[in-house]
Amino acid sequence: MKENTVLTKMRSGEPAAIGWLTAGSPLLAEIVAGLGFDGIILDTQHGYWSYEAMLNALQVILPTPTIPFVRVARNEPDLIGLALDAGALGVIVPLVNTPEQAARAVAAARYAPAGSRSVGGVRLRLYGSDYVQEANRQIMVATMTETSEAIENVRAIAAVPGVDCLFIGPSDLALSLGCYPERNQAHSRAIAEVIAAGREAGVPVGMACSGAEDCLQRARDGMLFLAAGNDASWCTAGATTHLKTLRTGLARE
Ligand code: 3PY
Ligand code: MG
Repeated sequence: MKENTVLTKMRSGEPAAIGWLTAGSPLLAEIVAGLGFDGIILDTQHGYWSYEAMLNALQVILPTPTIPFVRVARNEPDLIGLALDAGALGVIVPLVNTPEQAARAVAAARYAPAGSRSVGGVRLRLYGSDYVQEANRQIMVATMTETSEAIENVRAIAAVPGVDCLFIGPSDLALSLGCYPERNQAHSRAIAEVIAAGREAGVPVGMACSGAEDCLQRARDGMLFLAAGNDASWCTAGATTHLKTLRTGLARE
């Protein structure tokens, strides 16, 4: 089966550079996958992906070395199964607050005996004829730690077999802690708690970072799944710089 090189990296303690796509565009997925990110998240929770566009994006990412992940809209076995059968090599599951919820997410992503994922998905053979035998090792389950309840339970969540990554959602976490948008010390302490819990349990930690510099700081803090920016923010930054240069130049003419 196609190797999940993001999981391989994290299992050997190496950080992974992850991109994020919201616009629901397979064309952008193809372009961004060609840039060399270790992994890409197709965000079907807050992004604008139809099922068909998500499937097309997974089709154009497959021939590249970039590993595709899908953030599902909620912790729902059917949604997890659909994303994996379309070809995602991992799911990011939002708002996982308890070990029971983490176990539900893991079970949906694993074939028996580790879970209850149903066998199917005709394009999965493109990932290798041993897909069903290997998938439980190659499919990443990242549970999102993004509420005060999840922080209280983070050690129990990290102890759930099959949780491959504790992925921090800093914005929902700030809302939950009452410090949105200005984050405070409680927010920093909560993030430190997740890092400590991950380290103790041997479970990699990641975060939706605010940009490349934030990623680098989080990597120094010990995080391994480093997601930053997205198609909308990259487009905004590029277009803003372009327009500013153009306007400045035109004003001088
Ligand atoms: C959060 O910050 O809450 C996220 O889910 C990142 O997208
Ligand atoms: Mg969130």
